[in-house]
Amino acid sequence: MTTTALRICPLCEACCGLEITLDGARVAGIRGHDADGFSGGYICPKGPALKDLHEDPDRLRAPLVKRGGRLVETSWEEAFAEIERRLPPIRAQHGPHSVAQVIGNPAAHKIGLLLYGARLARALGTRNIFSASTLDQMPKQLSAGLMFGHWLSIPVPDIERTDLLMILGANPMASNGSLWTVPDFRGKAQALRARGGKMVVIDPRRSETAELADRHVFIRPGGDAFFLLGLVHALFDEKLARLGRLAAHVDGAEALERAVGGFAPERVAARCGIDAATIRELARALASAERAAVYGRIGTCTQEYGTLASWLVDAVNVLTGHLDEPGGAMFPKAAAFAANTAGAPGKGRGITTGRRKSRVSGAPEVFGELPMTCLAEEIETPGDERIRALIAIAGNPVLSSPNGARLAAALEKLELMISLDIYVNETSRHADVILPGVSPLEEPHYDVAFPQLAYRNFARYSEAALPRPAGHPAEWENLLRLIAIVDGRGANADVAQLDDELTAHEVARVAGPFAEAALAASARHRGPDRLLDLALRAGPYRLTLDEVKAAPQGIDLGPLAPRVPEVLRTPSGKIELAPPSLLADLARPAADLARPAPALVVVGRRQLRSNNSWMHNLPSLAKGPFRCTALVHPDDAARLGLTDGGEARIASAHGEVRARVEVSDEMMPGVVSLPHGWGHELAGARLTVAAERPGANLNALLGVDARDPLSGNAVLSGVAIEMTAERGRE
Ligand SMILES: Nc1nc2c(c(=O)[nH]1)N[C@H]1C(S)=C(S)[C@@H](COP(=O)(O)OP(=O)(O)OC[C@H]3O[C@@H](n4cnc5c(=O)[nH]c(N)nc54)[C@H](O)[C@@H]3O)O[C@H]1N2
Ligand SMILES: Nc1nc2c(c(=O)[nH]1)N[C@H]1C(S)=C(S)[C@@H](COP(=O)(O)OP(=O)(O)OC[C@H]3O[C@@H](n4cnc5c(=O)[nH]c(N)nc54)[C@H](O)[C@@H]3O)O[C@H]1N2
Ligand code: SF4
Ligand SMILES: [Mo]
Repeated sequence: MTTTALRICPLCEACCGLEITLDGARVAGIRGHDADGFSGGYICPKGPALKDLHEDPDRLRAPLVKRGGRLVETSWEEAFAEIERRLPPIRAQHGPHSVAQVIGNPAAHKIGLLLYGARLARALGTRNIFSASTLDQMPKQLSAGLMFGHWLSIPVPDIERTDLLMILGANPMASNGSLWTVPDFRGKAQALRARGGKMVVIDPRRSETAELADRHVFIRPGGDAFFLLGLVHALFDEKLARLGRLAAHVDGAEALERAVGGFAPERVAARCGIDAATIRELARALASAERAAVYGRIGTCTQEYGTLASWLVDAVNVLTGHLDEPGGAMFPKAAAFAANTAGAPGKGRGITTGRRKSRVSGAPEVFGELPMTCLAEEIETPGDERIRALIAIAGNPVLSSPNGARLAAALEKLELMISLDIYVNETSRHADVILPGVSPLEEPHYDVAFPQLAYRNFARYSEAALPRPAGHPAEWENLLRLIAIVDGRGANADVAQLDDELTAHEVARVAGPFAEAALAASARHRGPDRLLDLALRAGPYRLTLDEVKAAPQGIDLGPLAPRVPEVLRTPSGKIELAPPSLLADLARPAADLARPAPALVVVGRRQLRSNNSWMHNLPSLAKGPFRCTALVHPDDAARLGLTDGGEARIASAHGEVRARVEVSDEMMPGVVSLPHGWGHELAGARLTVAAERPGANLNALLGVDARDPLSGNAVLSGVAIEMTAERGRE
């Protein structure tokens, strides 16, 4: 019998609504759900590939345990018994910091992993929490926290009403948006242009997004802070700055004006590769536009001035009068889980960093985490508080973080590694125990994070399309079992009872005297559903899970609306335009204005049919032309003797790889673009399809020492390389 099921796609931040056709328990096909109120039927090729993922013979269906150096299938009981034998003694002997937790990108897309992963971290009480955030968006979270008072108070372009959209370091045509949930970016960008609006893209590559734009400006990788400092300087210098309605809610405009004094467009031009006239012209265009928004994403974060660049993006939005205005950069208001809808509106504790430091490098904690680039040294370096055990949740840092070879060697030194993953891949091959998740079609879904960053306010839930295989626990149940082991209750503890206790405790903390009533109202639900129901009821729309479930196409909560000052959680109750730590950090770019451009640097690139490191095993995505190519400008190719389709050796101070060359004038001269997440040739991984065309690992060229000191974020962009032709390998 043919049935259909609706499912939110959990693969990227666009959160598209899918319609899944089922023939009994077999997936017949997956398409966009036209009646979805949020995504309107839009999908990309990865959505339908959930069928491949569901059916992938390499996807794990049972736990694995390492015996005699080999990962072999075992029962759930034995997997947890193994953990119970090995984990508590390590904690007992070496203390809580001896166990680290590493959280990868897919956890952000799974309510169970996100909410229960956080619970496990609390139970472990370890300082050693690492995540993909410090390979990604931590600079933006830090700048938003400093300016607006919470780590996720990140404004997004109100694309449906803007007249001018300036994009730096993002390629939503390939990525489908990030820290900006915006399904069908192309359709929305085309509509913007059709109503006379303009789009400008600042990127060292003429990306797919730049192709769609009215204007593309090349920028030297890592140059964004300089470009934006010049832009802010021009706004003040030419008397273009206007705070408008926000004037009463902004602190620090004068301090900012003084601080950018040394960064006139004429002084920063060479450093960012954009001439002064263009910087001034863009400043005027933004200031004179009725409705405009500046949006910066991963290219502006994964660089040594990532926090400064992230801050300056929003400083420009504020100074041009476009923050919190329709058609400008606005704050979404999510139905559940948003800290900026909780507590007293308009004022808060703000954020702090550095409550702990990493043991070896002394890197400050940011948002409860230490930099991912510190993980290897924390395992390698002897000492009482060395990391001896590691729990990896949905992450593949051996490919996704710099110097994976060093990390892989470090993982081998652990006394115990536990992976929650769905594959034996480059990272989980090191595990002693792997606890597999289920197919995304077998679990319900509600996005915890992305409605806080969405182009429109909405709430949407999807039920599991198919039941979980008999005996296969949900991932949140596995996490509860780990908590039970850590807590000393043991692997066979009643996890439902543990869940009740944890939930009651958490609700008491936030709801105080109302906790009992809140728990009673949500008593019918269990697990993540209960936490969701509680959060929806406490949220700004006072929804219930039943109401949201009754509308699988989503509940539209309207276009983005102005939220200042209510959204703010800074101690001053103001937007902090000039946070002291950021002003102090300006000494670094000031000392670096004259740095010459290396002859050749490498940047990353996302591609529609790929998703970080883990979807190269799906036949429908892996087929077609080989995509892990190094894009090289024709002038560089000629200078270096590289030919289109030829093989090249790419070397940096940190390592070397071989990659196929694609000569293309879409690159800025002196810049090479190579996708990340490849390099599937490592022994011990079980990725049959991916191994056929392993690709080159960009991160083998990157080092762990380059970080933005404020956010701890890795520098992944603009690293100097040399390239030479590999004759005879073509
Ligand atoms: N050079 C360079 N490096 C980069 C980047 C870059 O732009 N350039 N981008 C960075 C960014 S933004 C990110 S977010 C990181 C991503 O890096 P990671 O966070 O390491 O994410 P992935 O590489 O996608 O690996 C995801 C892992 O989760 C597993 N998985 C998938 N679904 C599930 C599930 O349902 N349950 C469980 N338990 N596991 C699952 C996969 O098998 C895989 O092992 O990479 C970073 N690395
Ligand atoms: N298909 C697909 N979608 C994805 C992912 C994926 O791997 N594949 N990953 C997901 C994840 S985890 C994330 S975080 C998001 C990221 O989503 P985006 O932020 O849109 O990331 P990219 O598509 O990598 O685009 C980054 C752009 O920055 C440019 N760039 C590089 N260095 C610099 C620089 O110094 N300055 C400027 N101005 N530009 C620079 C690059 O050329 C590139 O065009 O995508 C998500 N969506
Ligand atoms: S853009 Fe593609 S991967 Fe992203 S949510 Fe939509 S269908 Fe899924
Ligand atoms: Mo990411």
